[in-house]
Amino acid sequence: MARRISLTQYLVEQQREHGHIPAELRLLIEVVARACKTIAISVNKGALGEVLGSAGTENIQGEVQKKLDIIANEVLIEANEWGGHLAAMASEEMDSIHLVPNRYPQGEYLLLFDPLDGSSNIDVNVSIGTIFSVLRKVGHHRGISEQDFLQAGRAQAAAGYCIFGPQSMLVLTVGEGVAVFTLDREMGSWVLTADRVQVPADTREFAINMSNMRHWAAPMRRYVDECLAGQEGPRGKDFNMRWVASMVADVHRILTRGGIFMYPWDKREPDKPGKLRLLYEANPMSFIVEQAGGMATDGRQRILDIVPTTLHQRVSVMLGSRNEVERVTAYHREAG
Ligand code: P6P
Repeated sequence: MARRISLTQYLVEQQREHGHIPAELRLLIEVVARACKTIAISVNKGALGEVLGSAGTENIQGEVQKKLDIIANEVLIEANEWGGHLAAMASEEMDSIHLVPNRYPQGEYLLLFDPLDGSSNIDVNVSIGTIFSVLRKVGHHRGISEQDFLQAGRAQAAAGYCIFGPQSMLVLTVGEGVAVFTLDREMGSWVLTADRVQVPADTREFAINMSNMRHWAAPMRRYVDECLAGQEGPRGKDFNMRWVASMVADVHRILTRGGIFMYPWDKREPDKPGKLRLLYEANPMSFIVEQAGGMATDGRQRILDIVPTTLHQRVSVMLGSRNEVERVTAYHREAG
């Protein structure tokens, strides 16, 4: 069992032990963690806080924005502007990057986030969450542009998510393993409840939206068909299926007990590699899963090696238990 220490103590001890959490990064993480507490309060109010339902607007993805999408985005922007730890931010909910206003000092980090992932679940009280990724500003030029954000996921300085479920939990990596914090609502603080989390290499549980099956490429269908064939089939064991339609919830389950999460390419929009976004969904989740001993690919290459070309680009995602991700990736490679 992990020692019950605060997020601050954890970060200070990590800095002493590994020296890879400079003061600015520690401030960034604590500010984001505090913003997640504010978001949790709004999420937990639900109808009582007049925060449910649609905002009547669309984001760059062409998706209808929920009121809580916009609230969460504003909380993260306001919380991170003043601290001097950031140069700019990018969000699923904003078309272009958000520069730290000139009235505040500029920092060396770039923060990217999906402020509230799983929005379709907000109004039906199913777990949702905030996903964030931290990059270093490359070069010491003053003007920050979208180009500064287009770094491969392997360059991340930190990544994490907050899941608003039966408990509010913060999952964090700064490149030295994965730690889990649970929100102590009486104290209002994040308390370490698991450290050096490991994803089991094998699993009997897969997560995918099965309603899209007829649109998948052959290797994807082969992998899922073999899982469905169970003990009598080529896998020689039965599988279970879960699909929450909140990436944070499916990934958290996989981080906790193993499994494989897949959102593959499908032929309805052949030019789109997948639904999920590379920079602020796939990259942070891949960093976390690989820091926990799992694997993440787009069906052919490691997600963390993909060099982005646009801020909101999408990617196919297969991540979780290493041996299953290796298998489904091998099927895709065999198919060319
Ligand atoms: P579908 C939520 O909208 C999201 O981006 C992920 O959190 C989730 O895994 C996926 O989309 C669900 O997609 O097509 O099953 O609704």
